[in-house]
Amino acid sequence: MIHHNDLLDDGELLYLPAFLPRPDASQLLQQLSNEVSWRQEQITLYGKTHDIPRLQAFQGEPGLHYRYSRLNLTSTTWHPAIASLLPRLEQLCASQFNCALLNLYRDGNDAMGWHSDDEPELGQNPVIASLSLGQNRRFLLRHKQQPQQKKIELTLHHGDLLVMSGNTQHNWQHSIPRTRKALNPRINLTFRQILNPSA
Ligand SMILES: O=C(O)CCC(=O)C(=O)O
Ligand SMILES: [Mn+2]
Repeated sequence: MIHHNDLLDDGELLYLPAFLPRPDASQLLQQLSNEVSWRQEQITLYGKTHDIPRLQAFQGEPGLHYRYSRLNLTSTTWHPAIASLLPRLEQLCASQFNCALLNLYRDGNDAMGWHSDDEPELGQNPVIASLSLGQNRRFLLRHKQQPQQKKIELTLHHGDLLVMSGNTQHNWQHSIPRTRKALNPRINLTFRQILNPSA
């Protein structure tokens, strides 16, 4: 795997613009928009229930459980168009993926707050492959121990792939900020490997 350590000091980020050619990305965006059972999940904070600001789905091998950002997700079966991407992604990342979190950002109000993908079921140094479809969105990274350090900013475009690995989740948080601009929908797929799924 190629590492782009010029982007992060103590993490590993591989950025592959146009990993999917435009026609393939557009077809996948259409299919997933129409054919995925998108869910509005809710979280309860200080006794108040809120809709999370995006729609989600969790797909993968049957019977996987993922406790993610106060949500308890159970896998539904792979969309065939996603399953058909797996061999290429696994080869590129030299890793296996048994699930993916799908996020649908309907417009600029939909977003994802600062977090690391550091759930225990992903193990020590997870490899997370993130495929973007649709609207360009800003993707920010900030250092956890040195928050005053300058943030890293990428724009993720239709068909781009970003792979986070190594120490990235220990040392960095990432987010998709909200914006007042009128934006079109974006779908992001993050491929992950849940270890010891039966445990
Ligand atoms: O939408 C993105 O690019 C990021 C999604 C993300 O961070 C996640 O699903 O954990
Ligand atoms: Mn994440």
